Amino acid sequence: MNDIENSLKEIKKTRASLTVEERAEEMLSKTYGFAKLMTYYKCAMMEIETKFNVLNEELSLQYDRNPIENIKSRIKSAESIAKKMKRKGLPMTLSCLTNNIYDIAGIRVICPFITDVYEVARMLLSQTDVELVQVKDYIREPKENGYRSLHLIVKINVFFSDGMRQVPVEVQMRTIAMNFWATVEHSLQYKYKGDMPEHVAERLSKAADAINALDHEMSSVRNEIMDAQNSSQKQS
Ligand code: 0O2
Repeated sequence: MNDIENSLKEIKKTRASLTVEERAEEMLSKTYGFAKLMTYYKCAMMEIETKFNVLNEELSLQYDRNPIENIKSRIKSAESIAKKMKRKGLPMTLSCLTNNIYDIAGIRVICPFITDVYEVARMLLSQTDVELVQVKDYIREPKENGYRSLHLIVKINVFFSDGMRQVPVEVQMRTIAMNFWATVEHSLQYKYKGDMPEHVAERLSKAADAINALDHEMSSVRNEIMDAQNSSQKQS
């Protein structure tokens, strides 16, 4: 047997040991169409990120503080996309991907206060090139485990060399305190591989309540200080 035959045999052996998800991931990530699609999402993500940066810059001048503490963005990996499509029972095609998966481009916006979350979201959604597709308000209606965050799916107009495309982006908005909780909970979910012991889940649920109380208390302290500042300005 020659070297090429040996290599082919080796490749076949390796491919046979791949799981369905790994094969799907391999198939998706190696096509030109997939790479092109990912570029669209990346550009849409950049556009939305810029919009948040512009708002933050302008508002920080106006209010002398930053309503956005931090912005993070990511493109979902081919592996996570393949896993999600499998979980939803979707065929692994690019058209199925574009029509059903809306969180390929994701942006997380962290704000100091709950009012900042809604105010910044309102400002984003009032822009004419942004279309709201879906809202999941886990701040008003937290998940059973205590997860709080405002999730928006928006479509943004992006201009490419061959014309304009509307590309969906998932925006997650939450306070610093909510983000602290979500980060710890996420790492515990990872540690326990989705099988979290009940006593840990209970403590997390109580911690989520405490975080919610903290968010409201901090807002109330801030409002009191602002009221005091405003009335002293009026007097002088
Ligand atoms: P990653 O790597 O964070 O992107 P749908 O997309 O509507 O079919 P899905 O995916 O359940 O259904 O949507 P949902 O409820 O809007 O939540 C999606 C994302 O929100 C998750 O992304 C997390 O980032 C975050 N999230 C939702 N629930 C929780 C939670 O209980 N704890 C934490 N820490 N984060 C949560 P992915 O898909 O997990 O992956």
